[in-house]
Parts: sequence; structure tokens; C-alpha cells
Amino acid sequence: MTIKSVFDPVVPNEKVTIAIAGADDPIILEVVEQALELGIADFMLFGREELIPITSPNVQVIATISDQQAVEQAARAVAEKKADILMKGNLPTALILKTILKKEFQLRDKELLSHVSVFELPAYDKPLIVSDVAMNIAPTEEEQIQITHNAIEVAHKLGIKRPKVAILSAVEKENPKMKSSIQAAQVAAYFKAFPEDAAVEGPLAFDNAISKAAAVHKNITNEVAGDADILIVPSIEAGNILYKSLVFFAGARVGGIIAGVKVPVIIASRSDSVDNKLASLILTVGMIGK
Ligand code: COD
Repeated sequence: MTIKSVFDPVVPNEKVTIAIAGADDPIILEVVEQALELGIADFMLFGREELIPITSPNVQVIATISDQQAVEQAARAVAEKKADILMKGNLPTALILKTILKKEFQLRDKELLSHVSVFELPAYDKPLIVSDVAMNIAPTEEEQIQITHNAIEVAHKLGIKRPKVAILSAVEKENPKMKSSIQAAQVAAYFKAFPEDAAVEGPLAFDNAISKAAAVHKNITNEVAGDADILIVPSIEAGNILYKSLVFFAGARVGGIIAGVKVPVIIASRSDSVDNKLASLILTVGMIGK
């Protein structure tokens, strides 16, 4: 039996339009061409018009003169429901994040917005969700709880009914000198009140979160150890380095989205390949389930 990948393209029943801010980039244009060939979306492309040489009945090019203008107009397009999904093109991540936080666009849904990455790895037999590698810089306990809630919600949308969540640190026992280990224990304790939504354990180190052998070796017997669906990282630095290690050294396919917004927002790293940017797009179109 072939196992279904979260990155298998699904052609939606209803038309889906993606607004890309900063589409004047060869890699983004290649992603658009491939998505058009798969028939999974129509596009509104915001950027320098002379650098967007696409003519297709499924594509509307909107000329903008700066990154700021591109991102604001693309955000307005989704806010006004002219597009269903907002996607970051070739512009800084912080710029699109600052824009979606602006009250005028009314895109915020949850109290905290967070970035959620979904990986498929040759060395892991199921999708691996990691958060937050790109938005929240140094989450407090409260923020990490929200980040965990958002990641669990994404897992539910992907059909993982009761995800196993590891709150990561560098150790699996609380160490007062290591703040992330204490916070991980507190976040895990909070989620004991919601056992039906997810199994949450922490602190766990990366190895004993994802390797049964490592967990057994250290006598860690909880149900998450060695079999995590979700990894919650302690900081953006830890998450970003993990993300890029998995992509550059471990052959990962990855899709990235912002959770906690009213409309899906796709944020892939600028260094991501065409394949991984397309993966983000397929994942998001699949999740809105049109
Ligand atoms: N969710 C909800 N509200 C938020 C969030 C959030 N994640 N972050 C900030 N806010 C609210 C604040 O409460 C405040 O009301 C307002 O937004 C502005 O807050 P600031 O001043 O902290 O926000 P900004 O605009 O200076 O910064 C927000 C960013 C998300 C841009 C910032 O946190 C950031 O730069 N993150 C890292 C982005 C990045 O560089 N990623 C690169 C790795 S790929």
C-alpha cells in the first residue's frame, strides 16, 4: 500500500486563489507554473511587473513598486476575500508577519499567531510538525502554550486525532539552570487537562523525542518518547537551526504556514527549493479542504 503524503497534490472542488506578495522571483514563478500545471490554484501575483512574465487566464499580475506595497496589497486581497490564501514570495519574513498583525486587515483569529512547519523525512515514518521556527522569538510559558495549541490544531486538520507532542529542551529532566527544561515541564503539565486533544510531554531532548532506541536507552517510558508527531522548540534560534539542518542534511520535504490567522498564510524560507515551496502550497490548499 502506498502511504498518502501530506504533499500529494489535491485538486480542490472549488477554485482556490493564492495571493503572492513578492512574486517577482524566478523560484516563485517556477512554483506558480508547476501549481498551474497541477491545476490546484489560481494566482494573484504582486511585485515588479516587468519581472513577472506570466500570461495565463488563471493568473492576475498586480504591479507594485516596493516590498511594502506588494505585501500590503496582497494582504488586502485576502482580507477582502479576493484571494483565499496569502503566500510570502521573495521578501523578508518579518515584513509579512508585521503586516498580518496589523489591526486594519483583521486577519488575526487566535490571540497568538505562530509558524508551523510540517516535515516529511526519509528517516521518520510519519509527518513531523515543528513549531515555532520563524515567528515567535523567545516564547514565554503562556506563549509556548498557545504555540502548542496552534500546532495541535494543525495536526488535527491533517487528520492526526491525538498527536503526541514533545516540548523540547536539551535534556529530559528538569534542570533549574536550564530555563527551557523548566518551562517545558510547565507547558506539559498544563496540557494534562486536555488529554483527549493530545499527549504532551516535556522536557524531552530531540533524540528521545523521535527515536525509540534513544528513549529506551534512557528509560523514558511515556507515550510520546520516541514517537512524537509534534516538536515544540524552546526558541526561534533552536527551531530555525533544526529546520535548516533537516532540509540541508536530512533530505526533508517541508511546508510552512502561519497558524492562528483567519486565512491561511504560507511562509516558506527564501532559501527553500521549488519543491519545498510547492510542498507548502499543496499542504495549505489541502488543509483548507475546498
Ligand atoms: N501573535 C499575535 N500578536 C503578536 C505576535 C504574535 N506572534 N507578535 C507580536 N504581536 C503583537 C504584539 O502583542 C503587539 O500588539 C503587536 O503585535 C506588535 O508587536 P511587536 O512590536 O513585538 O511586533 P513587531 O511587528 O516588531 O514584530 C513582530 C514579528 C513577528 C515581526 C517579530 O516577532 C519578528 O521579527 N519575528 C521573527 C521573524 C523572523 O525574523 N523570522 C526569520 C526566520 S525565517
